[in-house]
Amino acid sequence: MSANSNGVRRPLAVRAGLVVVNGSLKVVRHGTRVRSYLRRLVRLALQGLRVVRHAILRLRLAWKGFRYRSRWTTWGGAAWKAAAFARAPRETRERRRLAERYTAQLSCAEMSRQQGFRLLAPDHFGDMAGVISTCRQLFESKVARADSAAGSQGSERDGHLRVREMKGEYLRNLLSNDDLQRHPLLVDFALSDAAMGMATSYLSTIPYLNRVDLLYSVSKPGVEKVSSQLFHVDPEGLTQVKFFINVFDVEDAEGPFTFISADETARVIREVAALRRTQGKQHTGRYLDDEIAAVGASHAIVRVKGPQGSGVAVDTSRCLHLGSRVQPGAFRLCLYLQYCTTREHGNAFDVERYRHDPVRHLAVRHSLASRDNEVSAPHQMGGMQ
Ligand SMILES: O=C(O)CCC(=O)C(=O)O
Repeated sequence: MSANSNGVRRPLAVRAGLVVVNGSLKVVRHGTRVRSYLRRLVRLALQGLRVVRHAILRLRLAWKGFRYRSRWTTWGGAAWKAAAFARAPRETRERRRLAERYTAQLSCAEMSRQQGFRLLAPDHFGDMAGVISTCRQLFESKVARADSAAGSQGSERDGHLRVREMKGEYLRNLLSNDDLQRHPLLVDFALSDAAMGMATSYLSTIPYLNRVDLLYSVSKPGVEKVSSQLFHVDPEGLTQVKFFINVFDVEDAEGPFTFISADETARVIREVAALRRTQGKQHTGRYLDDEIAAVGASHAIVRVKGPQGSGVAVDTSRCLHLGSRVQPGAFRLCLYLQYCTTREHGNAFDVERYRHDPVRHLAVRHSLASRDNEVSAPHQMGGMQ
């Protein structure tokens, strides 16, 4: 614009100023447009990322669901077994062959293959005094240390044990790899004929000793049951053996380990899946008490209550189970042993200690790979499968 509304020509300086102002406004307008394009582009990119992430999550979930459901079909079981064999044919053969030789000269109690468990009387292992007292000593030192660090005022049990309510955690694994190195008695017990022999004979292979631990459960605030307090089966392999041995007496208040036999579990999982389909509900790996009742399986629930030393050897891949429904003021401590048919991330054991014993050595040698990591137990503490 070179003249004002009256047709009077503006001085040069004003005109120059107007040119500059108009030019700047154009640049600002252009910049705003560019910024708005950029914002739109970023928004689109974020949306794209969200879609991809969602798709990956859905795929993972679908794969998990497929893995979970196929385990319970004949073809699925056979396919997963074949896949495990294909992954390590030589090792699988070696483990089976040695297991055959090892169990042929054993005379130990057996787990039922059909039912997938064996209840253990307090005197099942003969003299457990050393094992139980080691577990208690370790427990006392850990809980006392945690208490003094937290300055907590726990209630007392057995006159000398403090029960500390753990914030947000109701189930904790107490032992580290160092504890196991310092107390080899516990690993020796896990590798004894009475314990590992039973697992080997049930699994028909020299298993991978995966975990030796103390499970410490306390009451969880609120009434809602979560995670391993709900019925579930474990994800490791098609079959495995866990021992839960009560270190102190366990009654209802202590939230006993609770399970359903393998044959009944197969029926429950089939029938709950059908029920959920008719109700339009999604698959989840956790089963509510109401669902167990709805398919008429409440009568089949077994609670592992009893004095110190009592417990169970149970296939937690085939038997629905839960635990740690501890009432306020109580706690439960279990010696926990896990024998897997697949290689999992577990404890690191003192492999050298067993180097002259082919059976024990085979059961622990894989654990060298876990040396630099502490164990994690996602199915106990983590979310839904
Ligand atoms: O005894 C418990 O709290 C349950 C543990 C459990 O679910 C497991 O070890 O798989």
